Amino acid sequence: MASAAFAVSSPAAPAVAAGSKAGPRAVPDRRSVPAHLRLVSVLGRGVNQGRSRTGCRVGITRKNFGRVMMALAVDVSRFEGVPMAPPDPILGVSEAFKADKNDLKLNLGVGAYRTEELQPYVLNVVKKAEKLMLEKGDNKEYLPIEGLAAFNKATAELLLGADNPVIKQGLVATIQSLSGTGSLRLAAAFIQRYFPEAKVIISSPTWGNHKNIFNDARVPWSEYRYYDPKTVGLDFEGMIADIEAAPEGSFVLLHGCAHNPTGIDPTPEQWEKIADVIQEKKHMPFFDVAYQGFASGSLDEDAFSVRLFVKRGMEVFVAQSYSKNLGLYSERIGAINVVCSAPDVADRVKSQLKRLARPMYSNPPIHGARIVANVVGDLTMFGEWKQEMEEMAGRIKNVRQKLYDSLSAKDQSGKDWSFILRQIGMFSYTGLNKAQSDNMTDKWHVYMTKDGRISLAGLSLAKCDYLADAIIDSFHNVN
Ligand code: PLA
Repeated sequence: MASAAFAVSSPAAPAVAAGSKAGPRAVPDRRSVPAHLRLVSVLGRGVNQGRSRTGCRVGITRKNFGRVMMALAVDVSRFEGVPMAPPDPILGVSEAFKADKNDLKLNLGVGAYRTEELQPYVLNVVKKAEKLMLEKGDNKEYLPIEGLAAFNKATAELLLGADNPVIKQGLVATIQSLSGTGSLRLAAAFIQRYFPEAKVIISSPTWGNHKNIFNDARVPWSEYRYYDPKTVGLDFEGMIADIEAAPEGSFVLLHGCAHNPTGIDPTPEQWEKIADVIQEKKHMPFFDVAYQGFASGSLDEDAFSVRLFVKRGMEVFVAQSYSKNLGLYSERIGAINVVCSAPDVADRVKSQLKRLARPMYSNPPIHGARIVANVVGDLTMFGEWKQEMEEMAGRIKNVRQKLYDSLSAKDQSGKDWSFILRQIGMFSYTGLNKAQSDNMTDKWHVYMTKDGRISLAGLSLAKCDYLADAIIDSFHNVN
């Protein structure tokens, strides 16, 4: 920041900044004072020369005990107009959890898998792949803008099935990007640039960050009905009616599996109907696949919805993430795939995605891409991964069952908690409102998002009874 230009009354205290009028009783030259610095006082015993709280030089010295004239400056930061942002509704929960000193505390906020001991988990197959990578001594050169070729091949095959004709025919434009979020953001930038009139419709509710992503990319969005609180299930008719009513050519954001936050997915028959109406209205399906393998434990089963649309010959966007299914949260590894109707279209779409990525982040990180490519590309490791994924999904299912059992046994009100068993994936959407969720945290030290979502991946069998007590108290005693 530029030096402030303040005059000091004593000749012993030189004015340090260019533009000031040195000499006795010199007054600051207002024109030389930056607009964000204001003179507020001219009386004091000494003067101070140094840096202010915000790092501005204020040009006044303490050593001077001569005449007592002082120019005291309050340096108003150039960032004065920047307000404090609220904590993130999901990742902010982890920050609050860390600050809580109570031993009973439980973090059911972010969807991150924990062991039964509630410790973070690095998959054995990931450790194995990393060991091999280290032994091989791969270099750290930049990747191409589109990412690691072996990863892009593996990820499209994992999503669509290795023998899917659209891969063989060169119809898929795949770009490695910064996990699910970065892939969604890149696709949003693409929509904004090439479909400026189009709008995205998203489920109500949805993962909170979807709205941020489209807002920041300046893509208009609105919601379609999805969750019915009365049945604690899917509002299928509402969903279909809203997709039908959206302007022709809208982008329809769909959760490929394990809908976040509700844990409620359409049935295969319902997916068919959703595809029908999207096709009729010439909408563009846009899948967010952040939990492949984590919903059912099977990679293929969890890709059912995407493959159904692709089989119908539809053009489709799909964002993928390896945060959950390979536990590579902080490696930021994922991809955006665009299935196109012809190879030259795919080439052009890919070229534009690269063009958008280059000024955003230039090229993606290599480490996670190599892990995925190695694991998927090696039959033994691929088998080991599927095994571990089944175990993770299985642990969550066990916890889900135990939580239901605890709630049913403890709650004497007759309330039906079976919706918990009907939900799938990492989360349970408890139906607790904001005040009740606050009570969970303030009284019971259970950290969760304020929409009533709990991450069962952060719960152990041992903690189910405690959680059930907290839920029952919050549900019945808080409005
Ligand atoms: N899409 C959905 C539906 C998600 O739930 C998440 C992560 C992502 C994309 C993005 O994940 P990625 O960028 O790490 O690949 N949702 C988490 C974490 C697990 C988060 O909010 O960032 C969640 O707790 O909802």
